[in-house]
Amino acid sequence: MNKTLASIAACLALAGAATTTAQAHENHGAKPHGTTTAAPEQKPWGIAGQARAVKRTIDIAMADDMTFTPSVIEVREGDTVRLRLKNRGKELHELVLGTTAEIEAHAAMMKKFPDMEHDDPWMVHVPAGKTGDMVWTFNRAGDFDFACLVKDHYELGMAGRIRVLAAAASKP
Ligand SMILES: [Cu+2]
Repeated sequence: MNKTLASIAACLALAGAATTTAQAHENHGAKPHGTTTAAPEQKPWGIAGQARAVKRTIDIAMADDMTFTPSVIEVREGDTVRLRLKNRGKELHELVLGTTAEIEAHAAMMKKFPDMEHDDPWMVHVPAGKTGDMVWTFNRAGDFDFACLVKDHYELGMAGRIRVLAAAASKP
């Protein structure tokens, strides 16, 4: 709950506070994902990964019929994965990773503030016809969601599921 509220607060800060927005823009413009000097933030669904640690690349297509293909992905706990998103449509799409609760809270916030900017290491925005990358370390086992939070896309079903299998060593 605290994490969800913190995320909403971060979004609101981007939508509202002028100083915060200016700072966020500086950060956006200057550095691509993964090169920030700040320590990555551990989330319940993992942590931003280093490109040199990538063990596997998963290609995911995004389309204007509100689908991700594949829509179900399985990885192993501890893996650093490159998600390579190909937008085959004519609309902007994005992929946001998170718990179901976090994505639903975020989607509700996006609905309330459609022009809200959001940009974090666990999301990637992909313009029509383009390809975008996200490098993520899945260091927490469990079932998580991914979704497109572009206006109305999540409600139209643009979502998928990622299962992070527990590392064998952690089994009793
Ligand atoms: Cu979309």
